[in-house]
Amino acid sequence: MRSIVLSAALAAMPVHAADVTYEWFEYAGRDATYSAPLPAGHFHNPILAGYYPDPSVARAGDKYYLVNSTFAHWPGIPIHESTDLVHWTLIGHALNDPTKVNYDGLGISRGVFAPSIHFHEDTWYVINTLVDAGGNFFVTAKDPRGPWSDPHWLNEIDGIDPSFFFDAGGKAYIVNNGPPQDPPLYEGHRAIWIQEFDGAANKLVGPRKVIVNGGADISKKPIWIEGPHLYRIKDWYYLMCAEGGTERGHSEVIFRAKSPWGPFEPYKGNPILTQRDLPEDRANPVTNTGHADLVQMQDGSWWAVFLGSRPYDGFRYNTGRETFLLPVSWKDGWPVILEQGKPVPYTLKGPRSMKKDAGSSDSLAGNFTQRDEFDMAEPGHEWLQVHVPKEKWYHLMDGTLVIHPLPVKLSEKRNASFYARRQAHIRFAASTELAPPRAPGTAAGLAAYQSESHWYFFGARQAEGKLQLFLERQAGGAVQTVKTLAINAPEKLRLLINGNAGRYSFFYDAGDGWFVLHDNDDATILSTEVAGGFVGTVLGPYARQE
Ligand code: 6LW
Repeated sequence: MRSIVLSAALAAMPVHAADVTYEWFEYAGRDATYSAPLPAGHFHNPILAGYYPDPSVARAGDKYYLVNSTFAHWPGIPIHESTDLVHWTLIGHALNDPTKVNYDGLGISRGVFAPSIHFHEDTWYVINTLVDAGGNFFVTAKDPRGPWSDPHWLNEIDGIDPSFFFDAGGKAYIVNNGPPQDPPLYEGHRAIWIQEFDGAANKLVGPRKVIVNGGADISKKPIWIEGPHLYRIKDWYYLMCAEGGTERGHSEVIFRAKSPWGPFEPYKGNPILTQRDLPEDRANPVTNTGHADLVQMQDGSWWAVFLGSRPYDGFRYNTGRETFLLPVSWKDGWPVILEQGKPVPYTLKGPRSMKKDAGSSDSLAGNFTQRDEFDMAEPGHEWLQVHVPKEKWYHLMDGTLVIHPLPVKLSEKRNASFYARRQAHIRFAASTELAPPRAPGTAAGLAAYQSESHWYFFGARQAEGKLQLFLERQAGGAVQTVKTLAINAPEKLRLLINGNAGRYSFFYDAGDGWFVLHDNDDATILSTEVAGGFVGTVLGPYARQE
């Protein structure tokens, strides 16, 4: 009887290649811009380094919560908590039930676009668009740590970047980006729409109306008006939006009206944030700035979070779009994030209530080292996957990460047995130690991944009685094997990727110290300029059934 039950259970289990055990993973950031000690009361930008685009922030009492886009990475929509807007802790994700969403077949830059977070009458709301995976929806929670509700789908509206506005009189609205009312006049012509939201029925009601057509000045053919947020400040309704596209032309613009329905008057001093007019050869550039959200601290001061990128070699960046913080000043009743012509500072004075002392570091800004010994019951929230998992292919055991390799290549548009963290620096080192495969059929090592068409896999497999180290690379075309090397299999193998701007080098240690397998590969293949998309590079353990 017992053996029948056992064999039935075994038959139901998926067939796996041999499990691969990783002892630890370490990521270390080494950017020169952060090498000087932080002056007292100052902080480093970006506040969330690496791929954390489209930030939205909300305050409840003395706590702040911030969300970002995650596209087809999983889990979706990280929620960071802070008490001072500068130091953040990742507390969970608003989309974390893999049975509720499916990204199979989607490129890595589809899925979660630009979420917005709000607190209203003891309830947290995160509203978002799952592009090509269900459209607009929102989730709610009583505690931002979760549990979060199932998605409430808003099938009646199209477009992206929805945001709630809860007005003082009890009315609520959703603003979002959509196509213009009449046929578009030019490429990139979009509009901002408003509609009332019935909080009791959890649905949109009444007429929809365009409140911004094209952008701050339609005569200049502005492109991609998006990322709207509506605020009531004193006796004005302020509408803040991104304009100019999320790359080097990006900016933030502001409008105001006496009613949420408009008419909205644009600020004559728009844009209130951009870096597009600055000299290209400036030192330590920040580019792409826009897609902002405003928050007022308890001391009355106003701050903005927004996205920006840190490029090397002109406009290339492998780190995606990151989250920055700047104080907001008010000019003749209009909020200004940064005066035109000024560069975004990497180091600046923090809010008065900033909690930590100068020089203290956390693991999200400045140079930091994150080492995971895999000694917890479950991996930390910061680990991410590509696409939504269909099964749990990893576990932590005795201080190791055990991966049951799936037969999924990184070039496939579905969940692979790849566990990653964000590349957060222009110069970095990512390393691991693993027990290399003992039999053919498994390849295991480290991957650096920007998309299903742009990645590296630096690993090891058994071949002809030896351990074969290899570097695979995909740069848009066919997968290439850059290098292979046969060595005597050690018990433990260490692998290291050293990145420096557009050059990555690949080292191994099979017990006799570090040797290079391949030096200075052209890693601009992982930059947004070359690979495209909205994401940044992620790095970590990857194992594949062959
Ligand atoms: C997002 C849009 C944008 O939906 O890029 O920078 C899109 N702004 O608002 C994807 O992140």
